[in-house]
Amino acid sequence: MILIKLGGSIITNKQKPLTPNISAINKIAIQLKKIREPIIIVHGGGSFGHYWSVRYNMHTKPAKYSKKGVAIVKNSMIELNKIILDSFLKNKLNPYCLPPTDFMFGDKADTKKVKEILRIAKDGLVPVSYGDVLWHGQNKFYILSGDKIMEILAKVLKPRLVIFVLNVDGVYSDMKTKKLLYEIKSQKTTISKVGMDVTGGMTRKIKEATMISKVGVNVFLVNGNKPERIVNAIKGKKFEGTVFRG
Ligand code: IP8
Repeated sequence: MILIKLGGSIITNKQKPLTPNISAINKIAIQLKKIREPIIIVHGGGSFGHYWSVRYNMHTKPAKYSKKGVAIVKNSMIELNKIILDSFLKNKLNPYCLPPTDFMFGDKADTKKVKEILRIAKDGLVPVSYGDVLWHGQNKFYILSGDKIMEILAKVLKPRLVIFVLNVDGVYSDMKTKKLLYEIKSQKTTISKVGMDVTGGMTRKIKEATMISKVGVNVFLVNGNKPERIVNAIKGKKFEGTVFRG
């Protein structure tokens, strides 16, 4: 099974609130159709969930956030998820909507439920989950990022490969020269700080990718503007991107 995260930066226009990047979504869907292995998709919030969570000052830390904020963030993620599902359906991917509430209980994953996701994928559907705002208990809510979901699914399901689809080629060692790091072996690699958002942006992605690779899975960071790279990565062909060796 291949576990793929579609970053908010590629599926939406982060500069423009509530704007999906329909063309990128469709092009990615066309490439995903070429994959001959079970796939599980997770997507981020971009100019939908992130936009509203900033507006309502909501974070990954459980707290008593604005009820209106919770409702709006949740709604915006469903809206974005529907756009992805529609594109996948149109491209004959047979998506299966999977809100994280289907396998999370507070901030803990229900392992039995998580294992069912793999069965759904092996049966030929494409489960599509997403970062969301979740009930934590004790009248608190929290933002569960898509990256965190990736970690949860990777640990339980041990995919053959994990791919983060971004709007950059991978991890740059230096933002000025844009020198791409083709392989990252440890967290000690010095990486210049890049844009941060509510759930942590690229720095968070690197931490998450490193953590997942420690489970023994290879993690690839690839540019979704060149979606054929996703397929090349999966087929073991040469491609531009960053690999975190598992
Ligand atoms: O874009 C966050 O998911 P991410 C989703 O994967 C929300 O960090 C609701 C902000």
